[in-house]
Amino acid sequence: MPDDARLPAAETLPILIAPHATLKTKARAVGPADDAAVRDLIPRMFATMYAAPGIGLAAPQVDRLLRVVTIDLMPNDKPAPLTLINPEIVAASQELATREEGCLSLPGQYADVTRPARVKVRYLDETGARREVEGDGLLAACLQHEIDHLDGVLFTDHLSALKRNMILRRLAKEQRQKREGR
Ligand code: GNR
Ligand code: NI
Repeated sequence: MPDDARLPAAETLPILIAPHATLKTKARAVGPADDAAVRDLIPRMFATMYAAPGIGLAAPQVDRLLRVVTIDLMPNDKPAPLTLINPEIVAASQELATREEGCLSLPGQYADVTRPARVKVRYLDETGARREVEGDGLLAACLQHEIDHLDGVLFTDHLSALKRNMILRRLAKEQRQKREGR
């Protein structure tokens, strides 16, 4: 039995729901002084993301204004965790792609979002090694969606004011009904 099988699973963190000032705030870059905090944060972000469930999570969604992202697209239902620290888009295709997006901070709300079809992202992994990932399809959308969160941007910011307001009003109404017990 591997040692880690007996280790307690990391605890989940509450996910902030829009509108919340933290979700509109730019996160700061991780530095060496953040090492301990980030080592503690990453397993909790994965636990939170898998429990939600979601395919990506950005630290500001769990009230940490640090440039940390977790992603797992679970290709063929197998875990494929990706941790991105200080991620940067270094190339984006001119070709655009539209796909339906959702967000754990806008529960129950979905809309078609148009973004570059392919991106190349430079980042530090959980060991501090410099890495690059290039993706298209769902991975490209997810990388851009998560990096947006680090800059205080939600998928609704890519929509027309009409669609954005419709979604934000619907979310507020649904959250109010949930709080009032339907
Ligand atoms: O779980 C999620 N699904 C998703 C679908 C299409 C494009 C982006 C995403 S990310 C989202 C989880 C989330 O809110 N991450 O910030
Ligand atoms: Ni999101």
